[in-house]
Amino acid sequence: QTWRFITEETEGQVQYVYAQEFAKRISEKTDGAITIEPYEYGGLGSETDQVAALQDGAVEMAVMSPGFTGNMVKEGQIFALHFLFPESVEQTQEILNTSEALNTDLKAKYEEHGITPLAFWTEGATAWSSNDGLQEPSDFDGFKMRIQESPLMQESYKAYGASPQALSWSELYTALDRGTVDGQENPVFFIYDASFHEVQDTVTISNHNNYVAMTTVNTDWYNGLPEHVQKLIDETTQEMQDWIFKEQERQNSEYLEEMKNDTENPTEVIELTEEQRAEFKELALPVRDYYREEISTVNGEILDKLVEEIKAVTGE
Ligand code: 6CS
Repeated sequence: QTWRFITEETEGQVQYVYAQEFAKRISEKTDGAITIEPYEYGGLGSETDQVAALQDGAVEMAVMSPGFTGNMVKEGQIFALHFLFPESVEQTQEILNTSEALNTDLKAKYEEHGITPLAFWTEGATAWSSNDGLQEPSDFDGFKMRIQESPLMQESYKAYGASPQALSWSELYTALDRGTVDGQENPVFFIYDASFHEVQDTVTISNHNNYVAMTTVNTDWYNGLPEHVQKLIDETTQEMQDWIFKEQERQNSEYLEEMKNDTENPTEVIELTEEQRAEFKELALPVRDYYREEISTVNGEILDKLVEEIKAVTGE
């Protein structure tokens, strides 16, 4: 049998190499009885089309960014809250691995829509790109910020004074080039690999958030599998957590160096000071109330639980 595994990224990028490695492991473990065909982003439409493809069973597996389910699985937008997860990417991954709020409660919310998240993992800290250099909240005044399809991402950037605009990443390079949008957020590996640095003069290392992806399966398909096959998928997903953590770390650090040394497309790399981060954090915190009151369907219970779990890991 063959399973189709879609990703939102292309050859060499973190999500795609994840699917390739996953496929390799499953094939080895089953002596080739099960093969997985990884799909690059593009062939199956936009990211939201891909969400629909997983839901209707056109594909069995997907790496999915919660931002693209923002208009459907309300609670999944929790990842759009800035300054929620710790600055340390390691600690963030530890929370993603162990959190009951995410791996049990949020998972159930996705399952109501036919999507089963088997694991949450980071693709690295997100950075801001722009032409003028984003350093303080006033730099976001009227700034046309590209976001994914998530009302909470919209709210998070409105809090800084920006005008957010939802776009698929396939349209992003051209939109940045033409000035349809002024900037965007993504992990450094993605900014460089998608060549956004060619059409943006600066990248701000803001550490305001992490890019989180989910390994997902079609719920009915997965539930209908024999138990030993489910176990095989679960075990492989768990093994992959360490593997993908190292892979994103490698890509993010290598591409940061390459970006700094790229004389053909010079990019100024700006690191926010603690004081500057504090200014953003102050504006970002009230967005949690917006999440509780306007987004959450369970009065922010998942957020409250997650906040406690984060405290337990960071000790703060
Ligand atoms: O910005 C985006 O929408 C894209 N960013 C990443 C890191 N992966 C896929 C996603 O669609």
